[in-house]
Formats: sequence, structure tokens, C-alpha cells
Amino acid sequence: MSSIGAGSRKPVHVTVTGAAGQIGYALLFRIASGQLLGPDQPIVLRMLEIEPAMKALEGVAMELDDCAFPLLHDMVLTSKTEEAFDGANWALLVGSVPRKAGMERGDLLSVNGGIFGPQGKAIAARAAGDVRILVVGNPCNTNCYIARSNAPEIPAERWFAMTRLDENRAKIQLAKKAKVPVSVVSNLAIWGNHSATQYPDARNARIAGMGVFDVITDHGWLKKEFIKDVQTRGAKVIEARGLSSAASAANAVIDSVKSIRTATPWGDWHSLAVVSRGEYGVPEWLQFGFPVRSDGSIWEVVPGLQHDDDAKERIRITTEELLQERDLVKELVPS
Ligand code: NAX
Repeated sequence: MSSIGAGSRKPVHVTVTGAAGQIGYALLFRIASGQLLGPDQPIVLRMLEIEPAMKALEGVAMELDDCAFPLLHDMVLTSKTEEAFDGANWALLVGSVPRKAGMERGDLLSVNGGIFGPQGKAIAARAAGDVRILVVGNPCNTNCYIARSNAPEIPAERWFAMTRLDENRAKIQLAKKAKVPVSVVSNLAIWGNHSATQYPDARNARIAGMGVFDVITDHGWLKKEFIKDVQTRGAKVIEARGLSSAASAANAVIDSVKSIRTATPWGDWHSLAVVSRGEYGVPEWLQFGFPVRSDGSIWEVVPGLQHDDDAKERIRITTEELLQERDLVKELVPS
């Protein structure tokens, strides 16, 4: 491609795996239009698919071409893992194998582990020195843990698994219940696993700066239905749509990357599953959903939040599930 019109900024290479899938289809156009990295940042999209999906991927690439996005500097379509991650600055690991009828959680974990281990190695071997990785493909916490553990050369702080869709789901539920705009709901953390054991934390969340339990007086709803609704929202979308969440998941990818690479508004936090360094008693090295704030380059787990007994028990359960997942994939992780 000639350099005419390519702009003065160096393109950022963004790898998307599973690019011909439904989240890919909702995500790629937003990345190419500048919604991921801003309106002045040229992008090279590196799209990975398995061989049988390459034709579909070519169709997606034709549509990307036909949008004539000024920021889309180039596209790489490949079924070769190492080529996909070559020079990647951001790696969005979306592709994975869905759970099929009769598949146990352990089978799902090992099938996906077979994908994420090699991808971790390929990222370590080929990505750019500043690569940051967001894992979306489920089970995302443990897939991220597998990939990260296979890439010891990359600082563990550069790896994220996505709990942002759960955060967004929780915020809209609170906003509807309180009859306020969702923009005034803040400080919503999802603790633990992106699964039905996750703990959406209304106790520490705020509505227009006030405690959620002070604004919403139906505490029974907050303690039970709210939590269950967030935990099972994905299943409800599948029931209604016949397909799993895709546009909202792609939106959460955009939100996640934004909350990593830009400063968190003062006093707020967002939900990301990051490597545990033992915060809040969570075992080290798990990829765990925490409240996270960023200054635009460095992030930290927000310290000092209080949990009542119910919250502690819920966090214990989700931690236990992640420990079980870790045990199920131990052969996929170098010791
Ligand atoms: P699709 O089945 O539509 O697409 C997945 C794509 O991945 C397919 O095109 C497939 O060919 C590709 N793929 C499979 N193995 C691959 C490999 N080894 N390398 C590259 N590509 C590969 O699923 P989609 O709806 O796009 O969902 C993708 C993943 O996101 C699933 O695991 C899903 O469970 C997960 N989700 C995670 C969410 C989260 O909040 N963390 C929410 C949404 C979604 O459920």
C-alpha cells in the first residue's frame, strides 16, 4: 500500500481472533472507524480465523473495504496464528470453541486451552513490545490464565479478561430500577469469574454519587434478583435472540480497551479481570474480576472496598470456581 494518504501517525496493529464470528462482525467495523483507539489513529487489522471460516472472513474484509474507512490502513487475513500476532499492539482474543451439547465444563476448558496456550506462545514470540491482550472467548478468565502462563516473557499486567459486559449489564439494571439515566451509575465492580458465579457488587456502586442501597430501597431485589439477573443475562439473550450476545459484547470490548488506555474518571472504577497479586485475599496468579482504575498507562486494583458476609461468601464461591478451572487445565500451563 502506498504511503499517500496514510496519515502521519504510525498505524497500530490490532489482532482480532475469531474475526468471522458474530462478535467479530460487530467489532471490526467499530475498530476500523476509530472507536477503539480514537479518530486520529490509523489501524492495521490482523484477523485470525480457522481455515473453514476463511471464506467468510474474506466477505467481512470486502465489507470493511466497502466502508472506505479513512483510518483502516491495511488488513491481514490469516489462519496462521504467528502471522496474526506479528507486530500486534493490541490482541483481542475473541475466537474460541463454543460449548456443544453434552460437553462438560472440563472438556470445554481443555479444548479452548488447546487454542489459548499456543496463542499465548505466538503472542510472546511475535507481538510488539508493548502488546496488551484482552481475552473475550469463554471461559475467558481461565483462557486468559492459560495464554498468560504460556507467555512468561510478557508482563502479567498486560493481560485482561473481559467482565465489562457484566458491568454494563449491572449498571443498566440499577438505572432502570432507580429510574435514573445509566450515565449516573458508577463504581460497579464485577468480582471473580465471567460466569454464573460472578458477583456484581451493588454495595460499593453509586448512583449520582450516593450509595445504591440508599437510593434503591428495595434491598431484597438488590440482594437477590439483581445479582441473579446479571449472572443470567447472557442466557436470557440467547433465549430471546437464538444467538449469544454479540453487539453488546463488541461494545464491551471497546469500553474495556478504553478503560485500560485512558485515565479513569476521578473516584470511579471499572471491571476487568486482571492477574491477582493477592488483593482481597484472592489467590495469586488467578485472572480475577476486580474493580480497576487506570491513569492511562498503569492500572491498579482499587484497594479498601468493604464486603459484608454475603459478599464475602459470593466472592469465595466464584474464587472456588476459578480454582477448580485452574486445576482442570493444569496440564496446559507450564509449571
Ligand atoms: P462465534 O461462534 O460466532 O465466533 C467464534 C469464531 O471463532 C468463529 O468464527 C470460529 O471459526 C472462530 N474460531 C474458533 N477457533 C478458533 C481459533 N483457534 N483461532 C481463531 N478463530 C477461531 O462466537 P461469538 O459469538 O463471536 O463469541 C466468541 C466468544 O466470545 C465465545 O467464546 C463466547 O462465549 C464469548 N463471549 C464472551 C463474553 C464475555 O463477556 N467475556 C460475552 C459474549 C460472548 O458470549
